Amino acid sequence: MDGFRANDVSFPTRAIRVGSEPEKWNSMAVVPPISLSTTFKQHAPAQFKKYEYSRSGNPTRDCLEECLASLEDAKYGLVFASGLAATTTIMHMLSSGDHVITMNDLYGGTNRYFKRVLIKQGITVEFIDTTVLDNVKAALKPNTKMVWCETPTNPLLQITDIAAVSKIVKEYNKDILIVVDNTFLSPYNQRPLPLGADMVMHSCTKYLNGHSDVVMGAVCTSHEEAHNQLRFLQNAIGGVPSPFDCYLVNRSLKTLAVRMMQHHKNGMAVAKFLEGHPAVERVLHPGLPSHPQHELAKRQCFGHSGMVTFFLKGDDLEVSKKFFSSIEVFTLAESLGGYESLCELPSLMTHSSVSPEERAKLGITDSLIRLSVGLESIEDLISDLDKALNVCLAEMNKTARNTTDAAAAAAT
Ligand code: P1T
Repeated sequence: MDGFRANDVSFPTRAIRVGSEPEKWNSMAVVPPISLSTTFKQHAPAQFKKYEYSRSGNPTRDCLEECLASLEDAKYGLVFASGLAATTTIMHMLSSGDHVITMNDLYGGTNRYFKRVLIKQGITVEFIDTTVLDNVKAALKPNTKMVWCETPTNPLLQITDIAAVSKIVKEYNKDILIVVDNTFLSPYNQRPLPLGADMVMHSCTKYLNGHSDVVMGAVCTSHEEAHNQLRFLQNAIGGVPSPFDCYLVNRSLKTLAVRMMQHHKNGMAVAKFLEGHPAVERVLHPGLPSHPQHELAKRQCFGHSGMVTFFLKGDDLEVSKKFFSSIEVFTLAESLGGYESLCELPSLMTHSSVSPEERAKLGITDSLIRLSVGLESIEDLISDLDKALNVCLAEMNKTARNTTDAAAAAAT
């Protein structure tokens, strides 16, 4: 697909079959039942068949965890009440005095958690640009315990070379855990574990669920020790999702492959269209040859999702607001990865918790717009964007004319 690596042909079959075996249930149900019971009968004190209490284990949750593990080429999958609950649980594997390396471009909520919560537990987090491998080498310290990469990043879609980072980190100290937040691509488009990562984290709220009606997180790993710790922490901290939500996400995984193929197609078409529009300064999409890590993306990923970020010309919040008030098929809302197209302004919305200085350094300006391209017809999406961008263009021309008139008036 568009020069990306060829995907594993068994992916859609695994998404449909693994964890949903009818033989698991006395009823031989083809669709896994929703097991709502919070507690399970025991034969004798502390002697139970498989389940004891629903926080520690639940049959519907197991179906989802097994399926997710298979899709990430992992031995184990664990789900949590949100993406941030998954992140928090992973971070409870660390102790005071530990050092974590992460990226400077991250989802605003992860950035806020690292900077304002984790720090209070005596854990130092160093924010670097992991797209430059020498930065990773330079940041490693004797007390480094974890490297956290979000790739592609939210919202700038920067790509980190997972295999190269894993090699550098493991050569320095094989015990340092490498975590990849794979939310923006889903396992359909990127599988970090075979590339050398130890854990994959997801906000299942996004592509994995894909219908914008569940908040959930996940971690997949083949690392025995990490899995044992996480399984303990999942129960000990208790940030678990409801069986109903597990049912919904498991159902959504059955269509993940077809959804991701269409997100890729629609996202690519939108990115190409935006690149040719006179109101647009620059488009960020790993599938475009203009993307700084285009070659790496083609090597590392099986395709891209529906995430497209672009800068309007000028840096004028009023012009950006015109875009949002003119667009109709795209809905102005946070989040991403659903069947419906969404648009948002990271500087005032998803990344408002990032300090203005950091935003300026990263280039998250008031003219940076993030799109989550959904599954509507591509003709409708492009004509909607064209209409909104033409309104922006008229506004830009009006501002330019007013500036010229003011300069002329001042000169006379
Ligand atoms: O919202 P939650 O399920 O807790 O997931 C947090 C999260 C983690 N990682 C990435 C890359 C994310 O994008 C998110 C959530 N992001 C949004 C809500 C957003 O609009 O960007």
